[in-house]
Amino acid sequence: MEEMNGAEILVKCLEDLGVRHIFGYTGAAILPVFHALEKSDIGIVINSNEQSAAFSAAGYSRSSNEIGVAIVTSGPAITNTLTSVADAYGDSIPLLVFAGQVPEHKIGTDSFQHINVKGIFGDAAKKVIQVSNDDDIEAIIKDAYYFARSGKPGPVVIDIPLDKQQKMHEYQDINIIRYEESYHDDRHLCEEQCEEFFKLFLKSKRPLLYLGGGLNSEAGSQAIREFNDYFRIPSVNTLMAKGVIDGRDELNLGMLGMFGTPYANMLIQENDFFFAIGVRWDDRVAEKVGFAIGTDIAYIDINPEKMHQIKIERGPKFTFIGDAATALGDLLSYARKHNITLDIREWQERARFLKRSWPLDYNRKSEHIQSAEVMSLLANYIDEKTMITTGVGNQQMLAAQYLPMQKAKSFMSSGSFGTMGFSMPTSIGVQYANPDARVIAIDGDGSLRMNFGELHTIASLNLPIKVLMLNNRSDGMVQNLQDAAYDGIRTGTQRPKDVRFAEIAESFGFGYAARISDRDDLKAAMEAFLKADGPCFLEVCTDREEILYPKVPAGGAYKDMILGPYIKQIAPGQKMEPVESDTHIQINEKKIFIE
Ligand SMILES: Cc1ncc(C[n+]2csc(CCOP(=O)(O)OP(=O)(O)O)c2C)c(N)n1
Ligand SMILES: [Mg+2]
Repeated sequence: MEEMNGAEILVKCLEDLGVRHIFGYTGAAILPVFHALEKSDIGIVINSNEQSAAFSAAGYSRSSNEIGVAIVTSGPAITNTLTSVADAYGDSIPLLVFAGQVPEHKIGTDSFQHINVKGIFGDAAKKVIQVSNDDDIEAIIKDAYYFARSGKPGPVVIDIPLDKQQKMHEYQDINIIRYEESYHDDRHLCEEQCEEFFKLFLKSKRPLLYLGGGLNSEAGSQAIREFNDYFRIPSVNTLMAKGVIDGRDELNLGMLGMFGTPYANMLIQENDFFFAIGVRWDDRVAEKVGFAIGTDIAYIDINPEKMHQIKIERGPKFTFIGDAATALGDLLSYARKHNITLDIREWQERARFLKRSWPLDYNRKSEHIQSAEVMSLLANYIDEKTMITTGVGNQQMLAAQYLPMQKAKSFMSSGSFGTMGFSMPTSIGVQYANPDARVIAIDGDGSLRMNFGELHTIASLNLPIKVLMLNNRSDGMVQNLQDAAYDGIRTGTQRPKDVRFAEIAESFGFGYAARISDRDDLKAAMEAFLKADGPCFLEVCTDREEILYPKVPAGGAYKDMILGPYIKQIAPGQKMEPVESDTHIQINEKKIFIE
């Protein structure tokens, strides 16, 4: 057995686990680890702060089958990661965060840059490990890696005192298979459970798939696509499941919820069998689904706590706790074996009709470019290789509404936590995990400012990331809320002075950097931006007065969805024309149900 110090063991473990990049920031209490990394082939990416480092690492996990790793120092560095760790926890993203800590004997002595990591991260991470001098660091790290992605995935924070990093240990070279296998989930649906599911399912005339982030993996996406190639059930998805089913599929009605697509929010009011898979019933989606109480619900999820909650709240008639891909595979095999088919032609036609007839639209007559218009244009350029990250705000919701993602793990957005500052650092992790992808980082002026330093990281590493910034000189989403519910008094959401962000990007070293505000320049600029090599920055100045539609008002239900003045029903083949009126069209199930 080889003798190494704790830091070298940490790095050796990462190598054994196949880690190729780490994201981080240095500091005295973690220097032994950075020193050991220098001798390794693992790539080191230094972000502009530790929140970004952990976002980049989580972006790595969000966009690949691997687990992102962040390495930071103690005190203010590890507390800087709290937001991104909580963000990953909320979205069930596996992540490893290593933090240096003061030497063990100084813990509790009011030492410089000491913070009680376990206390602070306790509710924000899947697990927090305070390594002590007697612990086996190798076993801890190898176990943590597989634990992070087991069951409901999440972040693991590992706090390692400086003296533990320096102390010599024996490296036992424990085979990682042992850890991997210990978390292997082999729960399957048995024949009786499949029979029970289909008894319920076959009663249904209007089944609807409600797809969540639990399916957002290669295996999950493949399983649901195979399942639905067979049954052809209309589907709606959460923000976290964009791309799980091809966004261009005519039976995929896209994102539902507070800012969901018109057709998803309409169809959900009409189903009689709600098949929820890998979803956490977010309040911005589920609170509005009062109707589903009267509908038969089947629910598959890997998280027993969530299952318990939903059983009490919604009384599903069929449930299974386990891996969604495995369960879908079992159901499909059973259906094939027993020649089970479903005749739902009318319902399928209804879904197609809604998707065709209620397209998203925006103010086409405004003198200003609309953020929705930029997304509508970008939608034409999405291909298999495109990977999107978003900020938080109107630009995020518009990206979710408009962009037809084709693959799982291709749309990265902060779902549960809704963290501004997410897009830039996440795009860096995505680009490292997917060197051949075309990574487009969509951001708002508010969100981008929050991790502005990452523009510098992107440029200095010459990453071919395309930053598409929608500059409406305001916190648009919050401004919309103030207009609707706070008498239009826009306290704190306006930016009085405009800044030419593209010029800053250019000075950081972006090879392509342009700012446009004229509609006539939009298409050409978008094409030049998408075509250019290296780091690219396109700043589009958009309408500060734009309102995000559709919206389901706070406290309202799907039937209260407000489509706004521009989204309206169109006849087959009809071109979209804006409506001049300001009146909000209230959608009511009976009014729009046209057979
Ligand atoms: C860290 C953080 N702070 C505050 C908020 C509240 N918030 C949600 S959206 C938003 C405005 C986002 O502005 P911008 O990025 O410019 O996007 P826009 O809505 O203008 O398109 C704010 C302040 C948040 N989600 N996250
Ligand atoms: Mg803005």
